[in-house]
This record gives sequence, structure tokens and C-alpha cells, in this order.
Amino acid sequence: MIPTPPIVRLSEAVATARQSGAPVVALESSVLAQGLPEPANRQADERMRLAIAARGAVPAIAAVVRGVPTMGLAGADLERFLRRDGVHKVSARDLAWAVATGADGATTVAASLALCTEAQLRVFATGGIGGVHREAPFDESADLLELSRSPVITVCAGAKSILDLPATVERLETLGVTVIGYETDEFPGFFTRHTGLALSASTTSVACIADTFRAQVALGRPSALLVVQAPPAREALDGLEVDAAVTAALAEARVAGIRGAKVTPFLLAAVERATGGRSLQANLALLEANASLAAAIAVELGALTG
Ligand code: PSU
Ligand code: MN
Repeated sequence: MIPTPPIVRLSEAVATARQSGAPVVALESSVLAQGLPEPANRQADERMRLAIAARGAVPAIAAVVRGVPTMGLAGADLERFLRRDGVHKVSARDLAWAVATGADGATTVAASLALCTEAQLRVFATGGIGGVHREAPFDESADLLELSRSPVITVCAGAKSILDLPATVERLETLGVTVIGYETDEFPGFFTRHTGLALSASTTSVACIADTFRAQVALGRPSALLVVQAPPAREALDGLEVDAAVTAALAEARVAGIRGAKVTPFLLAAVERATGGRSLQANLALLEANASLAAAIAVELGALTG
């Protein structure tokens, strides 16, 4: 049977939050099931959820659970995703297939944005978005296109230096995605705080971010508002060290013949090895910081959130 709308199932906690008008922050699940190794994925899940709750908001992990698009992955289902038991990486193109085949699907930024739009959730936090790849400029993450058609505030630490960052920023401009730097006037490099890529908008005010989103909705713009902040200074890595790690990782990927959806997880794991695990600590710290900022924005946005 073909499902009919509303197709996205809300967990009890998320449904209750929405009914009472409490702020909700959506999270992706691909970072838990593919992006981070065990047990760091468990720590990421806990740190993000605590950071959101500490601000009085409710977390909602997006996923396809045995074919059911869900906001609020939890309990035994979440456990399966953390153990990566037969869990597929699901980007925008894979959503309908995962639903029709009853699969467990960990949603990327692209697929999570599609579910946020369908469930009318307005604030989403992630680590870094996908973008234009360095050695294969035709390999451009579906995250970019979905950002152009998902009216969701998306908080991230930029995009990883495994990507072509200048090309990624250019594509965001072409696609009409507003990018605001929070406490930075540069597009951050995920592991690194500085990239030299200037932003056209920057603020230190959460209220200003909420105002910009309200203006965007009033203008009838269909796109996301991408909020970028640098990774926390204590855990951020040095630019030169990351450059060397990425160069090595790209060479490894070339030799191993890695292509398509496997590229991003492969490069992340290779960078982790090359930095002696310090990239992992940076990753966890920035995920927590992004979840916290997203929660502050969701609280500020108030009624519009639900
Ligand atoms: N950035 C991270 N960790 C991740 C990803 C990005 O720090 O796990 C994931 C996100 O889910 C993102 C996806 O949406 O990788 C992009 O994959 P692709 O390039 O195949 O679109
Ligand atoms: Mn790709």
C-alpha cells in the first residue's frame, strides 16, 4: 500500500512538545550510524540531546525506522542505529525507496531536511553539511539542493575541509541559500575555525537570526537559513594539520577506489586516523555546540517553531 500524508511519525515526546508549543530541534541520524565510529556516536547522541534539553527544547532525531519516516528516533530503534545493524545511509534520493522497502535508514542532512519540511519543524542542527567534492566537482552533495528548498534554520560548523570549500560557498550563493555567521565573519572549516572565506552576513545575536528567518518566511522564500559557527576553540584543529590529513585521506580514497555515498564516511575515518583521533574530539564538541545554538534559536523563535 502506498502511504498517504501525513507520513512522518512523531515520537510521543516530539508530538507532546509540538502540542504544547515547546521548541523542537531536529537532528540527523547519518552522523550517528555512518559519520562517527562507536562509541563516539553514543557520546554525540547524548551530548547533543543534553545540550538541547538544557535550553528547554526537545530533540527530534530524523530517521526512516523500518520504512516509517520518523522524527524522534529513540529507545530500541535508536540502539539499532547506534549499533549500525543493517542501517542504510539515506539521502534525499533514497527516502522513497527506504519507505517502500521497509528499510532502516539513517538520514543525511538532505533527507533530514526533507522530513523537517514535511513535519513542519523549523530548526535543525548538524555537524557539517555536505558540499562540492574536491577531486570530483560533479560529486556535489544533495544537501545543497535540499537546503535550497527546505525552509529550515540549519545550524552547522560549515563544511568539512575534505570538500572544496570555496566551490561549496559559491554553490550556496547560486542556490539562493542565506548563510549567516554566528560570532564569525568567515565560513568555518568544520575542524578548523578559519578558512578566509568571507561571509556577507554575520551576527552575535540569536534574535537577529530569528528575525532573518521570519523575514525569509514572509518573503515566501523556499530555502533554508544556514547558520554557521566555528568549532569550539579548545577542540578546533590547526589548518595545516588538517590540510595534510585531508591530502593523505584523498590519496587513500583514490587508491581504494571509493565512490559515491561511501566517499564522505571514508574520508572522515581517514582524517580521524591521521589526526590521532583529535578530529573526533573536535567533531563531538562542535556537534554539541551546534545543538546548543540551535536550541537557543528554537526558543527565540517560539511559536513559529511548531
Ligand atoms: N559531516 C559530518 N559527519 C557526517 C556527515 C557530514 O561531520 O556524518 C554526513 C551528513 O549526514 C551529510 C552527509 O549530510 O555526510 C553528506 O554525505 P554526501 O556527501 O554523500 O551527500
Ligand atoms: Mn556525493
